[in-house]
Amino acid sequence: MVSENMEKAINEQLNAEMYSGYLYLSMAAYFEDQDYPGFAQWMRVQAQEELDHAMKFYDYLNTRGARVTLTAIEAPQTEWDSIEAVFKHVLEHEQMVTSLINNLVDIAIEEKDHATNQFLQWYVEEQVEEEESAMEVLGKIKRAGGAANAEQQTFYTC
Ligand code: OFO
Repeated sequence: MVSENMEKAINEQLNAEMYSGYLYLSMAAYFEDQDYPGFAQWMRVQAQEELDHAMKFYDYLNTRGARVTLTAIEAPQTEWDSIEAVFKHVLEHEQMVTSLINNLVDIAIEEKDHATNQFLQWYVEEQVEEEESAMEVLGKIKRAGGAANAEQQTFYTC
């Protein structure tokens, strides 16, 4: 079992993961509208991954006999000034999520909840990868010079 405090914190994180999915789907829709199918597909895949992250928390709470409580998902931003601005937003968002995951780990350590701490380590590693991939795309965009080139070099060169 997990403490009430931990149950509440994980439910909040479940909501944050759903929001991440919603935000990336909004970014996908922005790119569809701007006619950048490669970027739109990248965002769509990220959105699905975030839903998977949320469901891992959902399953974990159920496994531990805790209660999943769903709450309202905040409306995401829908417009950005440029492609670079979108990916800067992705990086900043992932850095913020990393700090949320770190806070959860802090609670698990404080409560000597070793099982939850171990479960959370998957997210700790995942955040390293998520920040890295956002930085990688951002770097390519900066070097590409122009949105069409950026999309070409980022998604169609392998
Ligand atoms: Fe983007 O990793 Fe979950 O939120």
